[in-house]
Amino acid sequence: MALQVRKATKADGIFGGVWGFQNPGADPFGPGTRRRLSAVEVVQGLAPLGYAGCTFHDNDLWDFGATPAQRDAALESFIAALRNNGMTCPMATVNLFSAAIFKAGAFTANNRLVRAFAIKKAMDAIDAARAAGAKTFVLWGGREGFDYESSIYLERALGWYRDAVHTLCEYIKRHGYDLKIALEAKPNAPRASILFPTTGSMLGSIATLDPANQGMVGVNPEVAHEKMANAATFTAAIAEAWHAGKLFQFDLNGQYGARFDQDLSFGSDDIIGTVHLVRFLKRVGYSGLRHIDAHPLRTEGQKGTWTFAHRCVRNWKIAEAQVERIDNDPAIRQLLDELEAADNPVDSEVFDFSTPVARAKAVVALADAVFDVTGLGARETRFEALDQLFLEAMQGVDHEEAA
Ligand code: GLT
Ligand code: MN
Ligand code: MN
Repeated sequence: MALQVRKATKADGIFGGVWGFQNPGADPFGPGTRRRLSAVEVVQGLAPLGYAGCTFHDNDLWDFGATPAQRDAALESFIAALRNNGMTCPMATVNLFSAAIFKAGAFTANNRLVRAFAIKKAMDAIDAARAAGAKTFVLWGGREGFDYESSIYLERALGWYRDAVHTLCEYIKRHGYDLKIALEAKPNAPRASILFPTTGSMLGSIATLDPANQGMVGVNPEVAHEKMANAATFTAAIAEAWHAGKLFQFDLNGQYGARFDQDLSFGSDDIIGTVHLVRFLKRVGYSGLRHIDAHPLRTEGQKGTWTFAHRCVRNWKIAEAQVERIDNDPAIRQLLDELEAADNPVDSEVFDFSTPVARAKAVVALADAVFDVTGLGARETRFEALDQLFLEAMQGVDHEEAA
């Protein structure tokens, strides 16, 4: 039977970054091929497709250098558009990468005045984020890095980054804002090298923050960015963040491996990886927001933009249906049960290292434990059989035989 895929609805909690949908299709080799949409037009376009809401950078709504009055008006019409469409804004961020002043970095620019201006701009964006109801504030340091190593003092730049995060934490606390900061890693583009290139290194940097601020800082892993860093799978990065209690949200899109960023539609490039991501999140009971951070191709017109928007949420629902089919597949369930039993023999229960009490017992048991090293080395894992069953279930193919 063909896979039954439900329509995406707001209840799915999938949000769209307005900037992707606004994108007129410009790239380094040519100008835009379609009109740049306003943030309000994006909200209106995404509402009927099942998006739960939108996120934004300050300059997606108002131009760099706009007056406070222009900024307030733009923010008000964005919030009104969300409200009129039954949508919300769970996250906002700040553009610290487009204006010329940030050409050599923002929080980590060698120039002290640029660093100060960047922090001030982020504070203003935090005010806007809270006004829109956002509870997460993303920081993506697109220009925080270098092209030539001769132009950066790494030891100072890394410290300046931490100082900026601390300052913003102080700002949030001083205002009593209900807002957390999510740091987004990326290895390169637009700089040849960006500081904290992977989610793992970002998590490491959070551990160096003042303990008083650590709880309010997490990460925003992005599918494409992990692939740009040549990770075999993006779910591992998302899982590491979750395991550290730092998965504040994640960015969904597509990317063919370690090259410049492509921001392809979510689920278009890696069906298997997508299914495993959705299955992981189901296993751990993730209920936070899912965020589409992708861009329609330059080949698309205005209509194609909405086709693109639709396929991003549709691919999430398809992956959910594929996961359902995998999890309800009798052959897969049987094999997983058999493997679970084989991997956890009854007399192995003493080797539980998960709590201090259990560890104390396990260590005593280890003193005279004898392991059948040869037998364990020769055991059948049945991973090939299992993966084939997964692939067949994903594709709706009847299994040839129960492996
Ligand atoms: C930019 C980047 C994205 C970030 C955005 C947040 S902007 O498009 O490539 O991955 O999430 O600043
Ligand atoms: Mn992103
Ligand atoms: Mn990106």
